[in-house]
Amino acid sequence: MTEFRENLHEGYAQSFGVVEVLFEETNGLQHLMIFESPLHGRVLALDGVVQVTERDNFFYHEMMAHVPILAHGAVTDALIIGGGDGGTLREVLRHSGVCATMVEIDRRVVDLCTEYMPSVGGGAFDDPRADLVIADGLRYVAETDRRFDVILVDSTDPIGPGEVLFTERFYRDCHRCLKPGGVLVNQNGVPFFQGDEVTTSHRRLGAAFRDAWFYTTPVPTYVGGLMTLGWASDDETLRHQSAETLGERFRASGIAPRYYSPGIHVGAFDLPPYIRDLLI
Ligand code: AG3
Repeated sequence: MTEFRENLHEGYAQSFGVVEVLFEETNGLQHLMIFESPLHGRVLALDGVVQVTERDNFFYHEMMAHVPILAHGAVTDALIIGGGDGGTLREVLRHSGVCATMVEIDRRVVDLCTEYMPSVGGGAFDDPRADLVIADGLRYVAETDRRFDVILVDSTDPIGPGEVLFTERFYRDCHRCLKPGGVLVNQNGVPFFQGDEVTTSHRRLGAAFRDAWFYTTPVPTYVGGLMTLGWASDDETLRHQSAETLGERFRASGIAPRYYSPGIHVGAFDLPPYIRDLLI
């Protein structure tokens, strides 16, 4: 069996057996590869970095969607930046009454994931509450007149096309696109290896919003322990919602996640000291 090696962190690699390469191309934006692996089902890698596996994507997508939506409590309009595989959209649309606009820069990611990894999107692109826009997210938030309750930035790491999605300018534009009491969340890497991302994002998110923080989730194929998701809002109380309030909203939502629970939600904001030390 051939192998796929991800070398995201210098001097360390994770490797997958490759049963079959289903698709590979370099387009004008990035290198895209989808392969079948023995343990994780199908895997999507962009520029050599694992983004999604069929087997473990639920951790990431559930935490990206349910934490801000249930903390907010009255979301009707969600904006997803990136997320071309459809996993975040899938989890967002589990909440009835929520409409989602998804702005993805690379149409190929949407088309190829729909074709080769349909379980990840789970048909979400066909939902009448989903509005797919193929555009540059940076530009979209700079120009749109629309306002959202939550913005979920489901990007690649800050290398390549995703880099601009980690700038203060982008966060300020997101702030402008949020209704009062809105929340921004973004993927912030694995701090055991990418600690500077937490430090930098904390500073930049804090310049654009009154409250900036992080919450954590494990994602087995994002190696290095817990990953952080960035959290920003002008309303600090939203990240201190009680397990009782979240539990009521959770039960009312009727969703049945595999990782998310109201207790995990509350605990995810209690940062381990090695991560808290990065908030300087
Ligand atoms: N995007 C986040 C990938 C992060 C990979 N980074 C890492 N392993 N440190 C995921 C897209 C899923 N919709």
